[in-house]
Amino acid sequence: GSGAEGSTHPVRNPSQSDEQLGQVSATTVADAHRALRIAHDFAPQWAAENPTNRANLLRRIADELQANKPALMTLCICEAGKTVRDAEAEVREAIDYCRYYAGLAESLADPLPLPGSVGELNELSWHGRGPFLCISPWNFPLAIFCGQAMAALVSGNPVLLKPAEQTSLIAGFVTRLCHQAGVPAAAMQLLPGAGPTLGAALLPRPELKGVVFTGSCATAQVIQRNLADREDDIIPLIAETGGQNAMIVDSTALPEQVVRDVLISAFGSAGQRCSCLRLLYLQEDIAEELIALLKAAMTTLEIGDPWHLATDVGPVISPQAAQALTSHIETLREQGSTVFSVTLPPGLNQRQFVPPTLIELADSKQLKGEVFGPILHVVRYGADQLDEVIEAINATGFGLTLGIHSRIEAVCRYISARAQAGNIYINRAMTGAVVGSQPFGGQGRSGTGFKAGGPHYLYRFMSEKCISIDITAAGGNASLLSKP
Ligand code: UN1
Repeated sequence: GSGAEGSTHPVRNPSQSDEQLGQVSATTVADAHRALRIAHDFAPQWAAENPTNRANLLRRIADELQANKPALMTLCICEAGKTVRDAEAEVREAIDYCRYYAGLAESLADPLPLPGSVGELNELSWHGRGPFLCISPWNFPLAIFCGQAMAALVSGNPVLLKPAEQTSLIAGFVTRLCHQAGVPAAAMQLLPGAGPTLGAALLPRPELKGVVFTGSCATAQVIQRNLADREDDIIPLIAETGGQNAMIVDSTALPEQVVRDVLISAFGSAGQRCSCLRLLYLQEDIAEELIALLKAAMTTLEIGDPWHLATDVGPVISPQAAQALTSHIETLREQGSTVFSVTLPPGLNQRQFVPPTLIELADSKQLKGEVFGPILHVVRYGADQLDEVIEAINATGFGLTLGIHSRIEAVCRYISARAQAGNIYINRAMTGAVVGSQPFGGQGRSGTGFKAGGPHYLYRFMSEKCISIDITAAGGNASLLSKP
């Protein structure tokens, strides 16, 4: 559905596109404005709430998510086409965000005493900014939806949630759970609908105090331009955008391990994670053997209905996405690239499934833009070309994830030091960052930071206040500070 203002559109199952799962009504501009006013009016009260109470609310939400895991997994599978394994990981990640940000917010609840000269006391404290607009993607309709919302909420900001149109049902379900867990209605309002309509309605409004966005770099730029046109203030945009993620495999790598990690990184989640591997650099001495192993391993992937436990690769999100991916494959084939696609099992809806595909490129520059699906591009490089490889990867301007497979510690160090990537994975798969262990997010065209699931994520959701007192003059007024 195109989600024109006030219209209703059906939500369909990506693997059974004749199956209608539900209906979504697009938020009207008038309702969006009303929601923002409600959030604005409630903001002072929410910011003044005891931070421990807000943190405990997140823990209750985590419990609710845990208790509703089967329903949430079902929605991830039916609405987003996730495999059972991915759906399970998604619920776990959402719970992790709740508990992690709860702990983080509590650690920022007390002001931080700072050094000063004799007779001077200083302290730094953190406060909510006001209504935040949270714009989340369909590829993590639960984890990133919750991650953004929880971070903004626990930092003391009422949230307006704009879920991806493709995954509005799970957003509705989770919003109800949060309200049941005790989130005040005015602190969390769901605004389903089309991005351009809601963006135009909300981004210029003075009541809006921040935006957190996950999606394409192009959309993030549109949001930033809109924010630049605001009448008389500057508000933060926290953006996590796409990638052009590479993996460098040298001749010392263990082939079986490379195959396992490449398969997961390139074809897991049908390649629909921004962290996925797109461009595999193989040292030419081992390329022939590894490509043969990879192709053989690809044929063992189970492609099909994500509802089946055995399925490794499910559908892509929409027929339009499948069409764009297929024409990308055809374009490269016409340019003379060798293309290897797994045969789709009979009976699958060809309009929604894209076969895992390996494409050998003569030059990495043939790959233009982010290809968001189960398509792996392979380039060979000579042992003496490592610097050029690193340069080419950095030159994409993206800097999200990078994989390295090598048994030589010095090589791993050398690449890690020079690569401009937010998350570097050595001798392992390069997707599936774990909250609290692998803070996630890129640089350059891949995002603004701070990293989601990391110790600094909450800072930009808050305003900082530094209070400084001269206690030599007035004497005794140190009690003005909370922790003299
Ligand atoms: C995304 O695809 O938008 O590391 C983010 C991962 C996930 C994040 C992916 N935690 O694969």
